[in-house]
Amino acid sequence: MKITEARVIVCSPGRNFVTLKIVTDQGIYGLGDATLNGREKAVVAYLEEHCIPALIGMNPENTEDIWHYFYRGAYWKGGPVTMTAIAAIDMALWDIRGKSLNVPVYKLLGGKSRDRVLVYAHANGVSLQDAVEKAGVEIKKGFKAVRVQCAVPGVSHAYGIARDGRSYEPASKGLPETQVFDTGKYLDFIPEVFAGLRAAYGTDINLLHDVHHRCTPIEAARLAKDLEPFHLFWLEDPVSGELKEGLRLIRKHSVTPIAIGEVFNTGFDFTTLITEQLIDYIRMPLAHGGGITHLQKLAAFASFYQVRTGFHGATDLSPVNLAASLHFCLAVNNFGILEYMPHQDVVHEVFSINYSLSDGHLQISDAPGLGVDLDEERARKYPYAMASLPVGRREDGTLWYW
Ligand code: EZ4
Ligand code: CO
Repeated sequence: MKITEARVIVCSPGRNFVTLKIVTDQGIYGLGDATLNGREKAVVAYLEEHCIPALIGMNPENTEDIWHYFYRGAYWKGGPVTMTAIAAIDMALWDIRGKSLNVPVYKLLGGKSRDRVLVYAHANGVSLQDAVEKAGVEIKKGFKAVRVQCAVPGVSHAYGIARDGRSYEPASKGLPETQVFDTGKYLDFIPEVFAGLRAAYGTDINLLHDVHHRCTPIEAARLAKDLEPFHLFWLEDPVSGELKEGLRLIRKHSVTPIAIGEVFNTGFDFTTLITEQLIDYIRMPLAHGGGITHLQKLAAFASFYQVRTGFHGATDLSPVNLAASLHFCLAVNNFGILEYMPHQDVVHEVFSINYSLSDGHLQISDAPGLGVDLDEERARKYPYAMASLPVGRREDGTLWYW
């Protein structure tokens, strides 16, 4: 088999998505998600200028060699733009492999380790009472796990809170907007939210919370310790991932499970965290972490340390990434949980999907390959518009993590 053509499709049904389509001489094509929220065009250029010319003529069956060609062969290894481009190539090649063998991708990754994939839903409250009610709505829908974020009294913006009751989408058109954060008020308030949730719904429901990189190590240690009585499924990104030593301090003070790495992009970002047993869940998604080929290795390595997967799954990752994640999560033994945020209906005008939700779990059909498709003609109806993630500042104006 030979790759005869590859093209990048940029569209914006409700939000921007970048998709790589690789076509072969046998008429089979594969899709890969190349969306990097707020930096979409950088990945487009990387693919179009540097990867696609090299892909033409390659045998798409050689996924291992092609992965290393674009990773090690580039000399400039790693980074979100490079690894998103490599992930899209890898995903598309696994899609082609599945279609050419007429099997769903999970059957090529070891088959089913489980029947369905546990996902977590989102509850974003404008107040404590609202957060408790919104979590109740998700529990009623059948979700077994809910991530809860809440606006903090006296703080004008908060990560995770949608404006005007719209569905949550952090990127806004044009240049970044500024959001203001106050750590002290946040640290005092969040344990109250989880006390309220446990009082309302008991101990059966799995609760998660995302700190979104905004604490210093000692602040994060305090929060993890204060949340201990409420037995979270995980506390996510308690410190910025650049500060890996910070996780040692958290571990010293608390047994709250830790998830990190939605902004990491290679397995090398995780090796110390895993071998020192500083984390419990891997957040790096297939689409930003070099695809199936690389995450298979990281998951296998993590399995020796009983660290599990908990992939990022926000709506800024396309249905192609979600389908690939479902194949992966069905197959791998050390799966933990998968984030799930339903895409807006308009997304499914462009992307046709083969997965469905019931009883708090996602299931995927046995369609060959990844099983999702993209309608290029409909995609053209939704042209790209530049959008950016917010920037975070402290109340005195100091630039901080968003
Ligand atoms: O801020 O996907 O856990 N989920 C998250 C997300 C990220 C966005 C960034 O594009 O932290 O909401
Ligand atoms: Co997060």
